Amino acid sequence: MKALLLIDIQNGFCPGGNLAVPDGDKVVPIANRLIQSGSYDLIVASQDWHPEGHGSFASSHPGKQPFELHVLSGKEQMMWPDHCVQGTRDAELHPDLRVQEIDLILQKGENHHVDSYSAFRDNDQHAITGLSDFLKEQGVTDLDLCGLATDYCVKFSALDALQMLPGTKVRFIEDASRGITPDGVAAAIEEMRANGIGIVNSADIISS
Ligand code: VGL
Ligand code: ZN
Repeated sequence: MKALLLIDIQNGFCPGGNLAVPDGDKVVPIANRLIQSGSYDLIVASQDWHPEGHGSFASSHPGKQPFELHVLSGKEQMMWPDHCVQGTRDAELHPDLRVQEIDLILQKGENHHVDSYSAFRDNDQHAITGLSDFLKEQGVTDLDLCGLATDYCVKFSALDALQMLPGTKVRFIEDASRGITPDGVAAAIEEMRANGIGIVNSADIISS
C-alpha cells in the first residue's frame, strides 16, 4: 500500500503568500504529476491551519519580529509572520493542485499554545492529528512525502513518519519540495538521510 503525503501546498507558502517559500509554486505541477501517475493507492494533503493570533506569530508577542527565535509554552519557537489563518485565501491549498484526487485533507496547527510543523503531531509531541492511525488502518507500507517547506513541515513530518509508523518505508521527493533557506534545506536533507529516509526525485517514481 503506497501513500503520498503532500505537505502544506498552500497559497501562504507560495509567491505572494504571507510566508512565501522561494519558488514554492514550482512544486504544484510536479505534485500533480505524482498524483496522476498511478503510483499511489492513497493521497493525503496537510494544511497549516492557524487561528488568528496564533502563538507562532511574531505579531502575538509585543516587540518580536518575524524570523526571530522566541519562546512558546516554554519551548524555543521561531516567530513567523501571520500566515495560513483559518478561512483565509492564504490558508487555501494552491488553486492548481488536483484536490479532487486527494483522499484526505487534514488541518494542523490549530492550538494557540503550540506549533505543529509535523502533519502527525504537535511540536511538543503531546497531541496527535490521527494521521498515523489512519495510515496504519489503511495498511500503508510505503510513504512518500513532498511539499512546503522542506526545512520545517516536510522534514518534521518525515521524521515523525519514521517514528510513528515503524516498518514503513519513508522517502522524501526532493524536486517536489522547496524550503525557506538553502542552508536549512541542506541540513534537513542530511538529517532525513541520516535517519534512513530515502531521498528521491519525481522522475524516479514516474516512468515517462
Ligand atoms: C511551516 C513555518 C511555519 C511549513 C508552517 O509548512 O513548513 N513553516 N508554519
Ligand atoms: Zn505555521
